[in-house]
Amino acid sequence: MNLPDDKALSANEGIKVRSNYLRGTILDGLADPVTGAISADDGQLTKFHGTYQQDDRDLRQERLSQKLEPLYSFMIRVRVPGGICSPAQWLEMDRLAQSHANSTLRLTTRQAFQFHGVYKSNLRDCIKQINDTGMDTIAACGDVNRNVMCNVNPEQSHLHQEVYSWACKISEHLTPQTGAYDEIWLGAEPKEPVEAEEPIYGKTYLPRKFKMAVAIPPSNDVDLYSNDLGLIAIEEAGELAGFNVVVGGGFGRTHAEPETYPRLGNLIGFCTPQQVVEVAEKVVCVQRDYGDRSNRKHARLKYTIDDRGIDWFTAELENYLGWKLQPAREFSFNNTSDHYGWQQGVDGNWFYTLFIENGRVADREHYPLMTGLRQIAQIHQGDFRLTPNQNLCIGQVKPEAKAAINHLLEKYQILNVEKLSATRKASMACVAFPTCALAMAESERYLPTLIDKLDGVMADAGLADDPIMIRMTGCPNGCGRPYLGEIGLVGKSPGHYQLWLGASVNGDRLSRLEHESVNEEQILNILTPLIQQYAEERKSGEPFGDFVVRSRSLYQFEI
Ligand code: SRM
Ligand code: SF4
Repeated sequence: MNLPDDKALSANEGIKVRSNYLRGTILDGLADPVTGAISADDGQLTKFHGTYQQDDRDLRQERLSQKLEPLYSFMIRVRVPGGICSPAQWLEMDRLAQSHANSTLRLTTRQAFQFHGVYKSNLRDCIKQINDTGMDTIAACGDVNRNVMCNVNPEQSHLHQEVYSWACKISEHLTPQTGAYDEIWLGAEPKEPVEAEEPIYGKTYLPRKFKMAVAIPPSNDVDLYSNDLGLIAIEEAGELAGFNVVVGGGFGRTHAEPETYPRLGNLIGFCTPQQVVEVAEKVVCVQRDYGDRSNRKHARLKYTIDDRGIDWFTAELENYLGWKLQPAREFSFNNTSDHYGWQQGVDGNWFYTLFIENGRVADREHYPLMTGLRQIAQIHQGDFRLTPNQNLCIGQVKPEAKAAINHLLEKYQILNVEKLSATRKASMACVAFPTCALAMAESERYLPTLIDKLDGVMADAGLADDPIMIRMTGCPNGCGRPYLGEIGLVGKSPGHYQLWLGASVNGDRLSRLEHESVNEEQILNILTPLIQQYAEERKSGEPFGDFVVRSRSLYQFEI
């Protein structure tokens, strides 16, 4: 374990050591009827099991004034490697959202499901029932390898299937082995913990969260460079030749602490499909052994690499592997967006990708999205694919079943992709208020209103059909990947955001901070002339982010 002599371990390291492989006193805390909460230490441990204690921040002040404890509830994150689930699993997620949570489902930026508003008394039963569906929640959060993302590439489905199966193998290989999960949530008999319980992680797990994604060029929908480990599938002569290896991406930062920053990963080489699970394991092991366990704000792989250098990292990885990576192979990405509407895959099956605003599946007035998707799941024989852009792809629809699915999309008014502006369809917002404990400003609940206004600006500039990728988060942690938005808005305080501009549309260039704190009026005052200028001066096919970078020296962002 890497720990400079003069530094103490961070508090979380002690919690992990004392936890007996993530058991802690979680079971006792769940059984305590006096409070809706669990202890602070157990709250750190339940993250590894895929659940976070939260409270309703809209009600916090009111409850405080009534001398009531906050309205505690739990968020549960369900792991869905590669984002693919069956219609039966979708129906179960829907049912549990109604019976145990707040009647909505959240499709996350990492292709997982989230439930919000699960009370402590329902938590065990809910997680048990999630497991009954064949999905689980272990390692959906915590200092371990998280949900492994994979491209949702309908038109390339022959390669998708193979690449997806590698993503699943990596996910399985790096899933924590502790018996704590089965004991706490599934009622398994307690076992005496032994050292071998976590052969890869050991009892202190990783210094910090760890994220992996697999992409199939030319699509970079997974935002590969933002992951600790990215694997780029290389196709040669119609076959999967192997994977380029990218390390050290990550976005978390803290306002006014420049030593924290978003970083894109470095391309360090290539491995064959048969080597890829070992590569993933050893990248994790190098970070396990060298990551900074004294400071959680400096504990991600990106800092290990920046502190020691990418050449050091590659050499150490090869040392752990006992063999060398091959030189990286040629590839190119052209976009990070989803392909909306109906697409036919190479096997003749159909895929409908539907825009889900900020990933929230709910029934709203005149927009019964949740009900419509339930009806579709009841007749659908293919799969559902949660996209990394918080959208949903109804996958593997047989040609003879397409008309029936289309009929339901129309009946429930969710055939939405033709009606919405290109910029709305390229937008994404993190959860933020009222559930996220770290939110400083609104995100999911506000972005749609801002886009209503920006739609007007875009239409006036004659750009109604041109997308500008806009991403918003309620704080600098970057859960909606705003640093890869052509326009990124990062919550600073209620109603105020940092404005970041200029990321590339294929996810290989970060945006740059242009304004520290702007409100809606200022955002519109800055963006309106810029968008008009873009409409008048852009080169043919030039995306907004590229235009911003090219013309940075030509304009001033006057408020
Ligand atoms: Fe995230 C923490 C939601 C993707 C970086 N994230 C949180 C928590 C759990 C807040 C907390 O710690 O109390 C949020 C729960 C809010 C809620 O009420 O649901 C939260 N993160 C999300 C989701 C649901 C946003 C969404 O709208 O979809 C995404 C769930 C993904 C999943 O299924 O696993 C989500 N989070 C991301 C991403 C994007 C990605 O991974 O592609 C990032 C940036 C990439 C990265 O990790 O560097 C991200 N989340 C963070 C961080 C900053 C980490 C860091 O290195 O500093 C935190 C805070 C932390 O870990 O201390 C955080
Ligand atoms: Fe919460 Fe911040 Fe993540 Fe948004 S970016 S979900 S506000 S931690």
